[in-house]
Amino acid sequence: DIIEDANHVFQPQQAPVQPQELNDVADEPLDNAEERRPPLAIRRDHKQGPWALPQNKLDEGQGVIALPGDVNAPGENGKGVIVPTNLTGDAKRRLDIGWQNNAFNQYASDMISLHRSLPDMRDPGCKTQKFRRDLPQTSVIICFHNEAWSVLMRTVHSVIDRSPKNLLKEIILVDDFSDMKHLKEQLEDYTRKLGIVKIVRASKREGLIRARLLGAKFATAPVLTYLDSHCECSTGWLEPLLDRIAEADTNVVCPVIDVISDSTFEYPHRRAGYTVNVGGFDWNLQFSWHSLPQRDKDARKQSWSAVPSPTMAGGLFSISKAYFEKLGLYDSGFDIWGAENLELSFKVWMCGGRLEIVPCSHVGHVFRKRSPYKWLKGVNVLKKNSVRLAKVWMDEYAQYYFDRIGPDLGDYGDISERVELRRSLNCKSFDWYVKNIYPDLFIPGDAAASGEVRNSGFERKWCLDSAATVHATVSVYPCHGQGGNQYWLFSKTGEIRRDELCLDYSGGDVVLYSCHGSKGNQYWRYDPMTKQLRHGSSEKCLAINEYKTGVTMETCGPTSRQQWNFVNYNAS
Ligand code: LR7
Ligand code: MN
Repeated sequence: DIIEDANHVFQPQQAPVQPQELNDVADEPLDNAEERRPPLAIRRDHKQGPWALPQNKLDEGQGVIALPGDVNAPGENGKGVIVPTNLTGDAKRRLDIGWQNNAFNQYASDMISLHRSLPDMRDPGCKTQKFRRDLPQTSVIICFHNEAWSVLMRTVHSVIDRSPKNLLKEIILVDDFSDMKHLKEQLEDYTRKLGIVKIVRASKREGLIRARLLGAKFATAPVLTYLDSHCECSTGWLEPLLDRIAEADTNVVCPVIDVISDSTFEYPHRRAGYTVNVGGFDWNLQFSWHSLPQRDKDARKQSWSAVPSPTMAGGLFSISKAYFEKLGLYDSGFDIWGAENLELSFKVWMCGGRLEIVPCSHVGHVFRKRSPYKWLKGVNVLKKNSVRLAKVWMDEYAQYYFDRIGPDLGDYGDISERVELRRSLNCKSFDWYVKNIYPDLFIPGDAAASGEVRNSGFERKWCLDSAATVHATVSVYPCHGQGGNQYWLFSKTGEIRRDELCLDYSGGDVVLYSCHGSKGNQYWRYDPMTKQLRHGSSEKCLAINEYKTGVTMETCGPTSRQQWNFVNYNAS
């Protein structure tokens, strides 16, 4: 149930002030968009220093703006800002509060121009690309909850500065019930001067997903483009996305997401051998990145052509508004955050569309290590959303997720409307999706064994145990029968897996490492007679150590410390 207050929809008063007139999208890539910055009411020449503005200036809606062509201003060309470690007093306090409020270094961002220049991450071939002349217009929708001023404004300016005027209908800022002062009148005053920004305010905390639905409701362009509130769009980002939707309005497209550093705001440079990744997921229903499968590489016309992706990361994409509506938008029963990206991914593929990553479109995003904002108390939001997703869309495959999270599904609400939606759209099965769109997905039902891996030594009390994080050292712990860190899958191809991570040995500790599928250090052979786990490339055997403090790799021999017992081992 979306609640909004239409009085709070803030309309621009002035004609849009826009970078440039663009009549012929086909012939001129927007390489020099940097020079076409819109004038701002308040300019701050960085040469007046200090780089970081005092808090009261920021509160007045100012931001650092480097002079055009000043390549040495902080952050220009995507450079990172290294904040001195010896800050004291007010500066130190602001540095700490910046991290605390945002889970990124706001202090560094405040030193960087709101219009900074960025390196070009695109394949050089992208600059020769010709676009259709009848590209549809887009509404860019940015949802935020208590975003830092400089970060939000740099997102907005990067959209205005680097989008062709004729393609950008409006920017809709959806305020998900923020309480930070700078997001009130100050935001309205500042964006009024930009002329192209509408503000929609939720009248209670809706969460990202219902905030996005609210944005869609007020959008007037035929294509919706969603961004997180801490992004930077780079040169030429928009046209290749819209071009794919002009080709077919059932194409749903994502830019390549460049990682902006959470501590320095560095924007990456293109490296030799750079390749595009596509989205997948694991049986904990977590999104994950994968390299592009060879068959999809072979199918491309150009090295920079759009490629199919089984899933999307979630935050950054363009979709035809009509198609999004036809697909039933998002499940509005989803709270705050999470699972909506897989919902949209599954149903796009299962209901006649196509999900793609467009290598010529690059948008930066600040990844952070924790959520800075408040979540609902006493509800496992992500689990609730994921159970709804699994129940509605995953058919018999839902059970693999339920095995992973244990028997209590919790209260996931009423899903009958979503089930009816799927039926009325006449969508294909999840089995079809897995087999045709994501054939590389590891299917737990195909494993030779699943569950705990119990050692025969020391009274058979000890089980293989590890946190599900990359580089984690694999160890032993008293068997507890609760799954979780003792839940393993032994694949028929000789991997010992937890989701997308595999037991890996390269001479040091036995660790968890992303499964690569090429055997080598992740190849284990099990002999059901001797119960030994022999490592492929070293020919050593996995053993619990004599002190029961971990595992070691030893020359194979007759000791119960090298004997392991799988649940339901089935070699065939
Ligand atoms: O209650 C909230 N209300 C909001 O409006 C919570 C968040 N938000 C806003 C927030 O300000 C931000 O703009 O929602 C956006 C996403 O929240 P983040 O940035 O805290 O989370 P994230 O970057 O980890 O989010 C990723 O996963 C989410 C799962 O629901 C969404 O799909 C996000 O859009 C997604 N972000 C991306 O895909 C960018 C690339 C990250 C990756 C992989
Ligand atoms: Mn984000």
